[in-house]
Amino acid sequence: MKRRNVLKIAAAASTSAGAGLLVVGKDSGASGASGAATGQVAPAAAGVGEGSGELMPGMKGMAGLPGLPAAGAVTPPPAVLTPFVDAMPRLVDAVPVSTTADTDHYATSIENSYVQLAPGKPTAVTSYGGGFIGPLIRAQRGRKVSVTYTNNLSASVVVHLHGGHVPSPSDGFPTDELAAGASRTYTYPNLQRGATLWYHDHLHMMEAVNVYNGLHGVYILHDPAEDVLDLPGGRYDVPIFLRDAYLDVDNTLYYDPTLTWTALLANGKARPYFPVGQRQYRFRLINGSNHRTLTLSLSDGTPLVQIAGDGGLLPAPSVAPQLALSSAERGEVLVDFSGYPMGTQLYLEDSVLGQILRFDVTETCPPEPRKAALPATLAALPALKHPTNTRDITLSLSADTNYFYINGKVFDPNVVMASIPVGTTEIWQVTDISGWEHNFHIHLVQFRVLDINGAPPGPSMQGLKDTVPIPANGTVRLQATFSDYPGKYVFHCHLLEHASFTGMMARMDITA
Ligand SMILES: [Cu+2]
Repeated sequence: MKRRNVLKIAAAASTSAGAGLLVVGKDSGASGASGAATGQVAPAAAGVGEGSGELMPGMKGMAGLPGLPAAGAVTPPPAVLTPFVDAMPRLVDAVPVSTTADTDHYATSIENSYVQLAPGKPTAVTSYGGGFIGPLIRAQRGRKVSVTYTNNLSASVVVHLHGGHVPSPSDGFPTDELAAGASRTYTYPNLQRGATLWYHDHLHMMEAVNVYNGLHGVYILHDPAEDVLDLPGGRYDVPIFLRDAYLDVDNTLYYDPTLTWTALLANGKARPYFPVGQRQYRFRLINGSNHRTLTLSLSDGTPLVQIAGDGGLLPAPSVAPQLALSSAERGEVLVDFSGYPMGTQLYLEDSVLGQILRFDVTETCPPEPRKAALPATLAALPALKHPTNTRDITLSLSADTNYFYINGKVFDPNVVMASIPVGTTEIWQVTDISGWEHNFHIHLVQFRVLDINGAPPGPSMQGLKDTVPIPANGTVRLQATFSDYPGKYVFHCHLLEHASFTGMMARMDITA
């Protein structure tokens, strides 16, 4: 469907839409939007997409698009959430339904469900497997995973493994739909380095709404190459899926990206606590927010020791007071609680929204085996190959349509913007001329950031990456090798509202 047609249809529909309740989860969130398109401006704050005007200058013209509130409706008041009532749950490991010599096979239902995000009423969500965060898939490098998804919603979905190096048919091209009622098996080779990946919806023009409503989950690729580092494992290796939301007074997930979403969820609980023992932990932090950048720190100022980014281990630890993660980025940190007295409460905080998660040093745990100091180096990066092409990518804003563009174009799934022969190494020069910060994600590859506004990337950006913030009016040069898997893929802004509603996405074909 053409975007303009959707606009027309949505405009017609919105005139007859009453002031009904938002029905989150119905039709995978594709319908049921009513309520507020306020046009009101939330307080401006730091960070990508923070506050209404900063996220979407054109949102006022988009009210009524599928998933967006109808024009003129009233915003429900937000829930008043008491922090640190609930414990942060551990993500639930998916259990294979079968295994063969080289593959673990999983089956997951995509369904409407109710979950308890905060005390009070349960929240209607769209889910992988019934929970707010989908089943945690633990893959082993070199061993395939296949997942059969059965779509029990009444609308199509698309499943994408973010950061995965996977063949095109399993990558989740936005129009490569898994229809309502159908099943489909996605296959993941797991030949890349160990990394914290995540999976989420990628349906054409609907991923922002569908991800917001709960279509997200975590996928950890374990790598025996990491064993030599003796990093915390087992129950001391904890994935933490962070995201924001707007919960109304009935705990309904209300979708209006022009509002500031102040409900901060860690593993699906609003501002929870998490008991820890006096030892070192590995926390795999995933920013699953639609568009919010999280700038994370510990409340006592202890630096965060980052050991891995999007695509796996960094070449060396990055020790800094803050760790910024834009939408979809991952950062793995080591936090050592061994020096804290029992009973200590320590907070993981965001620079804008404050406390997210409270660590309570209350657990007894076996004495930690004596460890050597953190090694100065973690994992050497593969040598950069010789690039044979430089590609210019320009991010712009149209004054006419209020759409953000990539190279002057709105996403058309049938138009190939980049045609790349398999095996090619390219430098992409990504420049923003819109005056807004975006974040740039390429499917299929883990790339290297060469420089940001001409300066080498900081230690946190030195590893393999799949998503990188592009500063307003700035340029990031990155290098990627498209080593295999011919077929169609996309690259896009990972502010999901930009990708969904303004078409800030483009198709690339890897050619045989
Ligand atoms: Cu953008």
